[in-house]
Parts: sequence; structure tokens; C-alpha cells
Amino acid sequence: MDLDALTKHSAFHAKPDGLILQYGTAGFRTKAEHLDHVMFRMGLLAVLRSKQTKSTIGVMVTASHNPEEDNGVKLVDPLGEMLAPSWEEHATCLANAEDQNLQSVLMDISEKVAVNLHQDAFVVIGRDTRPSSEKLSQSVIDGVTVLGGQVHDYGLLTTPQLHYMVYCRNTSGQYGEATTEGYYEKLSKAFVELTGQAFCSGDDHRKLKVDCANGIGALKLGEMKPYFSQGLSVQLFNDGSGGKLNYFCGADFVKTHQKPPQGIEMKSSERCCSFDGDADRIVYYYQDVDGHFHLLDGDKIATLISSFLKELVLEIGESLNIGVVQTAYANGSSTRYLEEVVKVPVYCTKTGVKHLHHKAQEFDIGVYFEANGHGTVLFSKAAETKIKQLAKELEDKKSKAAKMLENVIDLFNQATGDAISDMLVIEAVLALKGLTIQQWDALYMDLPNRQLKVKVADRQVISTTDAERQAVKPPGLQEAINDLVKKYKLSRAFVRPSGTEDVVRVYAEADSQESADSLAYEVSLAVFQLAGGVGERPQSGF
Ligand code: 16G
Ligand code: MG
Repeated sequence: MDLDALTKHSAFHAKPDGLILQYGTAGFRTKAEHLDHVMFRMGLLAVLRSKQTKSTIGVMVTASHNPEEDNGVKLVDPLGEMLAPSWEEHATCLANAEDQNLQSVLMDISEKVAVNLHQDAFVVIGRDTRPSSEKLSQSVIDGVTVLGGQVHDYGLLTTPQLHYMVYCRNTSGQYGEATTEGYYEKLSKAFVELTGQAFCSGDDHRKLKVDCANGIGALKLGEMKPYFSQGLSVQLFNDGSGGKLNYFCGADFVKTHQKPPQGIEMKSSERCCSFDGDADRIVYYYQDVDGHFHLLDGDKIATLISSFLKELVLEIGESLNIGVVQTAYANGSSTRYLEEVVKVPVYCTKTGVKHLHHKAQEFDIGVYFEANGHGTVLFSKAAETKIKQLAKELEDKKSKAAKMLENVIDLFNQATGDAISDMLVIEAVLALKGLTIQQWDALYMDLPNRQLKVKVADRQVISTTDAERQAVKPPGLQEAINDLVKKYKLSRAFVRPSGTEDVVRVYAEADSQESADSLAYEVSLAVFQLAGGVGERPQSGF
């Protein structure tokens, strides 16, 4: 380790006085102007992680669905997964070290994790389209090179594409070729093969309008379009040419406001979808003939896909177990439908992809989706091998189903949730089953729900258990929620501190929108009173 170089370079990336940041649900996230030192230091940390795992590590510069002025950074582990939880602590320590202690903190971490400093290191970097991202990714590169690590800068990428690159590189290309063309070709080939089995459905069924949140998804989906054009024609909106990133558009806006994004023309019954700012989330929607907006969120996606997979598994006659993983935000109707109609076991984990991903790995086929549209399907190695064997057998119903499953394996990004890959799977399933978006929507009726935010002095005064469904602190809060929930029918409510914003989130569902709104409001008031609310008291009426 060249300590002089480290001292010299870290001086160019000084930490602002008094700034403390946490490695949150998905990395560091805050105003872009406060992140330069964090980027440099995450470059350093990526080198240590690469040396320790003897693998390529990824660093993604993005703040996903946050406003354009924000930015963020997250590390990607060898198999394309989120950074191991034990390393999040090291990340936080390193990001918050005072400049003069940087060296000693770095040495401390190296010792704790037993890094062989002579080992080579390789780090790949991607970034979203935020104005601040290019400069910040240069700071990551500076951090990597000062510790002698090698860098490959992919430049603009969606978050899932970076996960894919890392996974490819660490499996010697077995998972795919570690280039954007490799990604486009792998997914498109599987999509075209899979939809090739569908009865020809009219042209209208093959059209999809995509709101790209004025983000990186527009660029990458634009590049990819020609690869799958024989199976699907996509029309891009909010492609970044005019509007601002995530501003009145994108998956997060559509899901939380339950209304269409600006900048998209929707005709009745047209199939539309929205990506978020780094293209790892997707939600679908349409407007009915009466002009009513219908949202098909991550829960509806999980249901469509689980039913499809269940049918294929029954067809091939192998005892592959399917499990579905959701969070507390999953609509109660979706859970009931999955358990009672699709007949698959459903599990609930804490919010954040890493928790769902981890649980989903326990099954032969693990389907995980957050209601906000973040998810994928994981296949165990054993399941994949079995499916591939069957697919090679002579043409019969069984091998046909196995071939379709083989395409599905290739189509899902096995490393993380991916809006592009999820979109192609959904489009393929709709085509194969001959379903319109209305028919898909009609599988079950969502319970009306409402999400609100409450500002408090310190959101960590709230702690939860039971996959965030029960508040254990502050005292009295859960009892208050229980009493409020009793006032409404088919109701449920919970609160949790956000992992990405300085707020407490409130979720409520009930038999009518009015009840869901009123329950959410009452729970917000309880949070405000019992958990140290600041600023204006929560208001009723939406
Ligand atoms: C991050 C998570 C997402 C989660 C969201 C919750 C990843 C890659 N992303 O965006 O899964 O739903 O945070 O945000 O894990 P919250 O803690 O602010 O509610
Ligand atoms: Mg995102």
C-alpha cells in the first residue's frame, strides 16, 4: 500500500466537517455535493473487497428513484449480489473516518477481514445519467487506482447491467458475456425464443409504452430495442431529452401516487409501464374505458409470474419447490391469492432487495418482488441443471415446458431485480397466455391502501420486528396502531424508519380507499405524537 499516495489523493477528496452517513438499504445516498469523499473511499473499499474475495467487485454510482440533485453509491459482490452485510459496517466506518484517520481505519479493516494486500484487485464501475455521476465516478476510480487496483469503467449503465457484468466476469463468461451487447443478446435471444411459442396475437398485443423516468433506462432500452423487435415494439417516453430525472415520472412516482406519470400519452386499455431512475424497478398500468387508472405493481407481477412458473413445473413433472418472497408492503389480496389460488408458499422479509434475495435462494425456484416493482426469479443450480437436461430430450410436452423454463432462466437477471428483464418476461407471459392487461389485472382486486411519510427528530427511535410488521419501540406505538386498525374492516397498518430518506414510513390498507386513507392518517398522528414528530402535524385528506 503506497501510503504517501493515499494521503496525497485523499486530500483531493476531503470529508466535509461533521458529516455522518450510513450505508443504508442500498448504499450511501444523499445530496450529490456531499458525496465526493464517500466515492473515493468506496473505491478504496472495493479494492479491499476484491482482494479478499479474489474476485471482481462492482461499484455503481446512482441514487435510483431519488431526486436528480441526490446521488449515491453501492458495491456489488462477486455473484452480482449486494455487498455482504458484514461489510456494510466497514463501509460506514470508512465513509465517516476523519481525514487524518483514514489510513488507520483502512489498515484496521484490512486486518479485521484478513486481506492479503499483495493480491490483485479488479473493480468495474457503472453510473446513471445524473449530472453529478460522471465526476463522482472519477472519484471512485481515483480511490481504486491509488490502492493499485485495476479498473474497468463501463460508463453509463443501468444498475442491473452492472450486477450482470460482475456476475459474468466472476463466472468466466459462463453466465454471459460481460458487455452490454452480451446482455442485449442473451436476454433478447431468450425472449424471442420464448415468445416464438405464442400463438400469433395481433399487432396491438406486441406494443408497449415505457416511461423511462428520464433516466438511464431510456438510453439502454433504446440501444436494446433492435435486438428484440421481432417479438415486441416498445415506445419510449420520458427519455431524458426534455424532462428532469424522476420528476413526476418513473416507477416510484407512479406507485406512491397511484397515478400515471406526466409525459406519456395513454389511450384506453393500452399497456404501459414505468422504470425507475436506474432501471431496477418496473410497474405496469393502464387506463380503462371510463378513464380510471389501474396500477399493476410488483405484487401483480409476482402473481402473474408465479402462476406461469407453477404451470410449467407441473408440466415437466419434477418436484421443484417454488417459494414467493414479499415484504410487509405486499397487498393483502396478493398474498391471499398466491397462497389460496396459485397454492405457493409465501414468505415475508424486511424491505430491501438483499433480504428478499437471500430468502429466495432457499428454493429451487425463488420468486421475489417488492410491491414497488423490484424483483426477479432465482433458480438453484440443481433446478437449472435438471431443467436443462429435460430440455434436451426428444420433443414432447415435458421437454417443451422445460425449454420454456430454460428461456425463463436466461431471461431473468439472476443477480438482481431488473426492469428490462422483468419487462421482457412479463411481455412473454402475456403473449404466451394470450392475456390482456385487463385480464391480468382481474386476477385479484387490490385492497385499497395508502402510504404516508412522517418527519421525526430521529427516526431510529422506531425499531421493528416480525419483518417490520410490528413496532417494538417507542413504547405504546404498536398498541396505538393495534387500536386504530381495529376500527376498520380488512385492515392492516405498520410503520418503519426509511432506509433511504430521513422519514418514518406509514402503510395502511383497508376495505375502502376512504378507510385506508383515514387509517394511514391516524397512524401518522400516532407516530408524530409518540416518536418525536417535527414540523407540521400530519394532515388528513389527500
Ligand atoms: C432501496 C431498496 C429497495 C427498497 C427501498 C426502500 C435495493 C436495491 N433497493 O431502494 O429494495 O424497497 O430502498 O426504501 O435494495 P425505504 O427504506 O426508504 O422505504
Ligand atoms: Mg432503483
